[in-house]
Amino acid sequence: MNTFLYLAGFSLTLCQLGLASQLVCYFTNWSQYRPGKGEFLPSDVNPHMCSHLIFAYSIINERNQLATLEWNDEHLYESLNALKKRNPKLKTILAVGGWNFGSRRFSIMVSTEESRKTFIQSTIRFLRTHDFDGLNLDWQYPGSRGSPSQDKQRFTLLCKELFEAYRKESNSNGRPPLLLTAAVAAIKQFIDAGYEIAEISKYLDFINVMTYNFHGSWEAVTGHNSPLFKRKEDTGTDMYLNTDFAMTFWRDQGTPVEKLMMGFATYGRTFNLSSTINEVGAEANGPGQAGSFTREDGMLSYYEICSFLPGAHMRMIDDQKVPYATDGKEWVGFDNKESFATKVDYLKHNRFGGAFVWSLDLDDFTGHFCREGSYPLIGHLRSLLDHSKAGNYSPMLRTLNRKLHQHQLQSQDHPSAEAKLMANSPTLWTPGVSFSVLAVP
Ligand SMILES: *[C@@H]1O[C@H](CO)[C@@H](O)[C@H](O)[C@H]1NC(C)=O
Ligand SMILES: CC(=O)N[C@H]1CO[C@H](CO)[C@@H](O)[C@@H]1O
Repeated sequence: MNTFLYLAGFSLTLCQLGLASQLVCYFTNWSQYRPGKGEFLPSDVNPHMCSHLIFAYSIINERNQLATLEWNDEHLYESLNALKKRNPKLKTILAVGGWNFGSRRFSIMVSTEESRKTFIQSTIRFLRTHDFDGLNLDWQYPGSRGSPSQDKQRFTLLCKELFEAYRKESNSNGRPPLLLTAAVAAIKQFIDAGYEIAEISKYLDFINVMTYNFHGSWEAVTGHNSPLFKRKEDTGTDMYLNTDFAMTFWRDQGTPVEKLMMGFATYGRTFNLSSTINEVGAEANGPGQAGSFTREDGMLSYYEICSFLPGAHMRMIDDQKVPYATDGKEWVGFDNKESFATKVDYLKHNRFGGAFVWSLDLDDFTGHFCREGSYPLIGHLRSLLDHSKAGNYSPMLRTLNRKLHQHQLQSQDHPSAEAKLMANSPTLWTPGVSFSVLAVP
């Protein structure tokens, strides 16, 4: 009988299948200070474009508690969470940490059972008070940047204890459990130092693999921010610096594909060329000029790139399936609609759970600069993901897969963990999940 129930849940999942796949979008607390048309506020967020919004960032205070950072964060939380009135299916998640926050306070917090408990209980109070649906751990990174090597195991403990506490809270009050998610490194050296991948994957609802910032002006030659594949010329550890390596590495070390979110960047990374050679791998001597809105050396938002492109020379990097553009000494590797499309094909082919975007405010959210409508990149991503449907899978193949799967279920006393997961967890009803179950073994 139980099997029947789970199958009922399973068919429901199939119905959901065509509708939507996860698109997780980051909102940043500092974009509110950009000048003019760069100023970004919760009112600029389209509540129907993303399945999850993540607010970046909150911090951990001296008492090991989750806390606000900006003077007006609470006001921003309120406006952001009010978007759920306009789209009741929207989930909001609070991120803690980030690159600038670093590792120190995380290391202190995870170091004892007591301080972990203080933090965990503070997240429950804080998230429930402000009406968030979950937490996104953005520790960059356990075991690196000043964090001792034992933080790798302590991070696992943190995930496990958070998971258990969120289940317990949910059982005590009947509310859906808070979502537990993380943003994790995509660079092999940081992954190796930081994560017991198979272990943490049991506790996290989804994992955002930060498949960008692979190359930038900290290097002596030009390279792309977020290549899909390696280049023929890449040797040694350079072969690891691409999306494909990072995603398959997380998968092969034990993360179920449906929990893996692939990162999409709505910005590019720039270089100042030191010679007239302007290919990938050309000599460079630092960042290109800061954008007049984002005002950060070495990067440009997509909308600033739109103003850079006329007069620039643009081309695709054949191996890596992403474009760069160059004008005089300026070089920028970025993403456009075409590279997003190639990446979504790759994502679907590998049955990953969905996409996440860094970040909302770096796309042409007003439509003013690129003249491609508002949110040209993320809007395009949304529609590419929607068209996943049964995608490359013929109805016949799907029926066959379903029969196989039913057979597997019936031959077991207990339904598979995956089928349970699908029946119980509406947030994981994605094409990724369904495909992974439906796949012909
Ligand atoms: C860019 O590189 C050129 C040399 O090719 C150098 O003369 C110039 O000062 C550099 N510009 C910046 C902003 O670093
Ligand atoms: C304006 C601003 O940048 N505010 C904060 C947003 O969050 C980052 C990362 O935690 C802080 O460093 C900023 O000060």
